Amino acid sequence: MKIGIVCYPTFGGSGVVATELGLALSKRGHEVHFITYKQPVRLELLSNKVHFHEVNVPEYPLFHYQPYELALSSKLVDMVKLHNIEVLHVHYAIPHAYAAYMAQKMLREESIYVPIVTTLHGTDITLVGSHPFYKTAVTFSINKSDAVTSVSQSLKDDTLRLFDINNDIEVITNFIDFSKYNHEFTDCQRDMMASEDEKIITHISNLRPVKRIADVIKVFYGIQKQIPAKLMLVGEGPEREMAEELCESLGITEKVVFFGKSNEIDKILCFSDLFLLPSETESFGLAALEAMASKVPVISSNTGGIPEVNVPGVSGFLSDVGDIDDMVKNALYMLSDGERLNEFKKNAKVEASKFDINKIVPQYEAIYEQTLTKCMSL
Ligand code: GMT
Repeated sequence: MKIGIVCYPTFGGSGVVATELGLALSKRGHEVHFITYKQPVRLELLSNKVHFHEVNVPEYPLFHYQPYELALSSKLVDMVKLHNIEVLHVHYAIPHAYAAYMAQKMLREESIYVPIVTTLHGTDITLVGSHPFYKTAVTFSINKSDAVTSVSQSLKDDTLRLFDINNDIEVITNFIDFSKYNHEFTDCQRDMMASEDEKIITHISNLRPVKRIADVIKVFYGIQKQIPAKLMLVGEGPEREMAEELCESLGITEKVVFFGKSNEIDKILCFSDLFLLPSETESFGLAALEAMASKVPVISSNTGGIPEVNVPGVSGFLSDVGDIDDMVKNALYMLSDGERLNEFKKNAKVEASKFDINKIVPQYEAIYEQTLTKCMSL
């Protein structure tokens, strides 16, 4: 099948899922075309099965805002025609589902019909999409998609609650490619980051307010008062300065490593003992799943789709958003007993295996087949 994938190419869960999905589809024999404004971060290898088409938006002084949707929908039309793309799979509703709908309409004028599959990822529904400024267009483009998927049951419920949806939504969760986690590291170069008696606590995100970075630091502060520990903060974003100041005011600067953006997530997770994800809202929590796949148990909030991933008492613990004391208590429970911690580490990987890429990608293939069959009967 020839599949066009539209996504945000930057660091961030939806782009990662879209890229990993495209690569997996290409390995299964499909021809995949990424159509976006920059080559996706995790898309290193292009081949005869993986193509990248850049959407250019030339600056024009008249425009206060450059019309990206317009450029994207034009590019989609051109690429569908040039490469005979059969299905368009857009990740993140805003503005991708809307642009794809316009492209579909333009193609129809030329008697070309391409179904649109829209995957909802989270903030396109919860934080941004439901804002009155966007809601009408987001509702419209979800209802007009030929198939809609959401990355968790919780996100599906939120979508049905926040929008007036008359389309089916199928839950297809985030996934993990275990072949990327069967690495050869032995000691993971742990000694470069911490001494033997120190536990390594890690948080990875785009350091946006929704991730509650202050909670990450406060939980770590509580942990290190009882147990020798280091905090690895991975990622770049608007909360970084606040985070650095908070560490300084708590007197823990020398115990916190700010990595910035990193392409070595697997190595960092390899030497981690515990992962923190105290988010305000989280449709799924891909970062938690990646940690669990690396045998790192998770202390998280119980918001959104996280409870569908992190099983309390098995792969980690859940607490109410902002309940720092409970998070510290649960973290100390796991970290203070070596045998117990090892049990949680093993369990984390077992739980993660439920989201194996080989179980999830066929679900997307089935959706593509269904939409194609439906469109042929039109
Ligand atoms: O929150 C992020 O870090 C980025 C964001 C995105 O849209 O790229 O992630 C969302 O999509 C991921 C992939 O489906 C989910 O695993 C994240 O939970 C979700 N983030 C939120 O809902 C806040």
